[in-house]
Amino acid sequence: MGRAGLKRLVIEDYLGLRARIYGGERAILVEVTPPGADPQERLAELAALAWTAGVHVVGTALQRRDRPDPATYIGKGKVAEVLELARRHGADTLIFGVELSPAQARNLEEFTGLKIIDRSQLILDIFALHAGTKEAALAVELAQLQYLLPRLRGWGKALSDPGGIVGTMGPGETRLEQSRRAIRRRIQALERELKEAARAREIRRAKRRRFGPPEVALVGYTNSGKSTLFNALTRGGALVADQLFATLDTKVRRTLLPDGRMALVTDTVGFIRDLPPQLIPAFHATLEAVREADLLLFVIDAASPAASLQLAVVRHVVFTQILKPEDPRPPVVYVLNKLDLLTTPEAWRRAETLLGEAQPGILLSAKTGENVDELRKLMAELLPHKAPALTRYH
Ligand SMILES: Nc1nc2c(ncn2[C@@H]2O[C@H](COP(=O)(O)OP(=O)(O)OP(=O)(O)O)[C@@H](O)[C@H]2O)c(=O)[nH]1
Ligand SMILES: [Mg+2]
Repeated sequence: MGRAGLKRLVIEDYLGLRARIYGGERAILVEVTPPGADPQERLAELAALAWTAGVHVVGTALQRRDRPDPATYIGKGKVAEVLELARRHGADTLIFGVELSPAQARNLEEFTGLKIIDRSQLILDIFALHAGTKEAALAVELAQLQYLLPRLRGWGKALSDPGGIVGTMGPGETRLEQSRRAIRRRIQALERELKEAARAREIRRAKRRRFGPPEVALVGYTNSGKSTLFNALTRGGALVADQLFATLDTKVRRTLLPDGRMALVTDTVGFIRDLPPQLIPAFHATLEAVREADLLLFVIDAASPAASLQLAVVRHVVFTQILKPEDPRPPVVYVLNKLDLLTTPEAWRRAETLLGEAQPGILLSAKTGENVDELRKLMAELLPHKAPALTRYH
């Protein structure tokens, strides 16, 4: 089956009909919190994700739960309650703040007759919406297909019926098997293409690292203000938006440090808790930028009540998932951003406590520019001096 054929199948049986966000849905958010987690914070993040995807949220439901119900995640009683809520508000979609197993999604769909979206699918759809370059689009398509493969059976009975097209299938092969095979082939092709792109980037980077200025990578939770800071440091024209995952490609620009040195600054893709694992390859360029940085700026939204949680996610991802034990550990500056939004004594106290734990750190506003020059000074202090390229040849 060619690309067009696969597209048609995918569109008919999965992406086009059921489990995908197109914007304009009327949805109930269903958030399930394990003991110890703050349900309101999780719900707020889920709402921001839904908003970014263009969904109209008409109601919310919360459940505290330790272990998911194997059949429906939230249990039958709660399903009935949510369904009633959906009917009352004329909702056509349920968005779950957790990852559902393929069977749970299928059961929920059958019980409710509504479109079922889980948190991973929601994030995947936002990535698909925001992919602006060819490489980002390929990485997102790969992630979508990997997510789709184990769920294929669930969406539409048509797929598991033996197909009627003579000569296109081996004996006994069902349309389901046929589509699975086509998807696997497409996955392999995408992996090859992405490997090529990574190799080309690697060659460019190797040259730059040998001869170029020191490198600084901006990392942080999504919506923390990385692109805004990138622009403040470089006048770089990166897209700034009050959306999650506005940036899906790394961007590199120069900046001038107060000691007269030039540095390269990289804007990267934001992190989020429990990122769908299929999306890790989409972060390839970000991972490289972090691994090869001479200095990391951890950007934190100091005005968010979830700031310390978000910082914990970023630290975890960078220090346990991105940097390998053998990688050198670059120095870190903790940038507590959105200083201009700290308008209550409580917000100040929280930010100051955080600053006490995140050192060396600085409070600034990327938006107003307050303290950005202080950050430049810190960067100049902490960036290692690279030997000028030519001295290598003497
Ligand atoms: N008030 C205030 N808003 C800020 C500040 N920095 C960023 N913002 C706002 O925060 C939102 C997110 O900013 P971005 O720079 O796009 O954040 P990001 O970290 O690049 O986000 P992603 O690319 O989506 O991961 C935008 O609405 C910005 O205008 C700041 O210092 N103060
Ligand atoms: Mg950004």
